[in-house]
Amino acid sequence: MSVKILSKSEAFYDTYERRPGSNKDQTHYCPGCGHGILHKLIAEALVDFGVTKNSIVVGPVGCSVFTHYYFNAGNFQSAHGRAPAVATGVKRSLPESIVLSYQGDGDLAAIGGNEILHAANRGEAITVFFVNNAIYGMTGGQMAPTTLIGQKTTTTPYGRTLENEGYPIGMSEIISQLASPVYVERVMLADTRSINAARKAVRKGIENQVEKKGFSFIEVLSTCPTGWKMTAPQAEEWIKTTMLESFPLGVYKDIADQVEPLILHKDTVPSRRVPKFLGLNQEGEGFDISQMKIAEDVDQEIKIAGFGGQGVLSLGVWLSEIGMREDLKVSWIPSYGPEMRGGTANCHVKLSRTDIGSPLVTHSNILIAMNRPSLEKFEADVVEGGVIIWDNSLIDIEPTRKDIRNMPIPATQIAKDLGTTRISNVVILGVLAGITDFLDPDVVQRVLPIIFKKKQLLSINLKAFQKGLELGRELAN
Ligand SMILES: Cc1ncc(C[n+]2csc(CCOP(=O)(O)OP(=O)(O)O)c2C)c(N)n1
Ligand code: SF4
Ligand SMILES: [Mg+2]
Repeated sequence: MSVKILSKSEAFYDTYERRPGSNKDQTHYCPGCGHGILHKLIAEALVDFGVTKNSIVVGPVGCSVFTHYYFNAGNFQSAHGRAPAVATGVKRSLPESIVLSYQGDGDLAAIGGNEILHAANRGEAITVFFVNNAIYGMTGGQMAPTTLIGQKTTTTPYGRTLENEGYPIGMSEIISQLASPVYVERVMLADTRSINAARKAVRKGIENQVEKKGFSFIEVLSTCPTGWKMTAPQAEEWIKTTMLESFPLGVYKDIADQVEPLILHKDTVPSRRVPKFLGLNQEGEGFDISQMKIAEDVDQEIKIAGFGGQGVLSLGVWLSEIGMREDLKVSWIPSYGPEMRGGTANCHVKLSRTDIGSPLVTHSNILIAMNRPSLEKFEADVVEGGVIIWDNSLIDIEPTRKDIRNMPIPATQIAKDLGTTRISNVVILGVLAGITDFLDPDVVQRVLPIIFKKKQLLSINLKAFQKGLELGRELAN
C-alpha cells in the first residue's frame, strides 16, 4: 500500500519534458494547491480502470493550463472556457476514448458558463472535473463566480457583496437540475478523509464513462493558498469552516444505475466536404490540402524574457513595429502563464519575409534573457547555432549550452551609467541591430522618436541604442 501512495502514478510522465526550463520533476503548482492532488486522484483512477492510453484530457486556461505537461495520455489544451466544446468534438469523433474535461471556476463558471450548460444539457458522454477554488488563481486572485460573500479578492478588495456582485454560483446545483447529466457530486480536498471521498467521486465519474453512462460532473472544492493569501493548512481549514457554508458537499444527482449504456455513433464528415466546411474553397474546385501554405521561411524567432518592469514586452512591441516598417510580416504575443506570479514576463516575437503560421516561439533563434530565471528557463529552447543575449550585470550564471552564440551584455549597467536602468531594453535593441541584418539602424532611429515623444526621453534612448549598436557590431565581428 505504501508503495502505491508514495510512487508516482503511471498515468503521469516519468519526467515532465514538455515543461520548459530545467525543472522537469515537479509540477508548476504552488505548494498546498489542490490541483496537484486532483491530478493524482485522476491519474490513479485512469490506471486502475486500465484506460490511461485510451484517455484524452482536455485542459483549460487557468492554473491547470499545463495538464498536458503531466498526464501521459492524449492531451488537448483548449481556449478559455471551451473545454466542454473541445471534449464534445473529441468524444464524438473518438467515441471509444475516455474524455476528461478539466476546468477551474473562472474557466467553467465565468467565461465558459454557457459552454458547460449546453454540454451538460446535451448529455455529452464526458467526465467534467470542476475545480472550485473560489478565485482566479492564475491571473493573480480576481473574483470568480464562486467567490464567497465577504471574500476579499483583488477585484473585491472590501469583500464580495450581495448588492454589487450577487451570490456565489452553485454549479453542481445548476447542472443537477438538467435532465441529461447522470452524475453530479461536490467533494472537497481539505483533509485525508475528504480526499478519500473525492477519490471515490473521481473514480465514479470515470467509471460512468467507461460504462458509457453519459455526462458526469464532479465539483471539487480545492485549496488556493496563494490566491487566498494563506498557508496550506489554513487553506484546508478555510474550506471546512467557510467554503462549505456556501457549497455543501454531496451527491446532487446520480441516475447512472438507472440509464442504459449510450450507443455512441462516430460523426464523420467525408473528407471531400472538409474544405467546404472550413470555407476554404468550393467543392470541386480542386482544393488540394498539400497546397496550403505553411510558413517555413520565418527569419527570426525571438524570445524575450525577464522581470516585469524591465521593458521586456515593450522591446517585443518595438521589434514588431520596426519589422512592419521594414515590410516584414510580424507577430508579437505576451506570454502570461502562471509564472507571471513570480513577477516574470516574456514575449514571443516573429519577424518573417513570408506568412507566419503560428505566433508562438517554441524554438527561438534569439533568446534575450534579462534575468536569471529566464536564462534557466528558456536556454534549452534555443535552436542549435542560435544566439543567447543575456544581461551579465544581473545574471550571475552563464549559459550551459556550447552549441549557441553566447553574448553576455551588461545592459543594465550600461543603462545605469547613462542615467537610468529603465533603458536597458533599448541597449539590447541596439545590440540586436548590431549583430543581425534584419534591423536597419536607420529605420530604428526613425522609429525611436515615434516611441519616445518627449525630447529628453528620446535623447537618452538614442544614446542607449547607439551604445548597444556599437557593442553589437563589435561582437558580430
Ligand atoms: C479569452 C481569455 N480571457 C481571459 C483570460 C485571462 N485568464 C486567464 S486564466 C483566467 C481565470 C482562471 O481562473 P480559474 O478558471 O478559476 O482557474 P484557477 O487558476 O483558479 O485554477 C483568466 C480570466 C484568458 N487567458 N483568455
Ligand atoms: S495560484 Fe492557487 S490555484 Fe494556482 S497554482 Fe497557486 S495555489 Fe494553485
Ligand atoms: Mg479558480
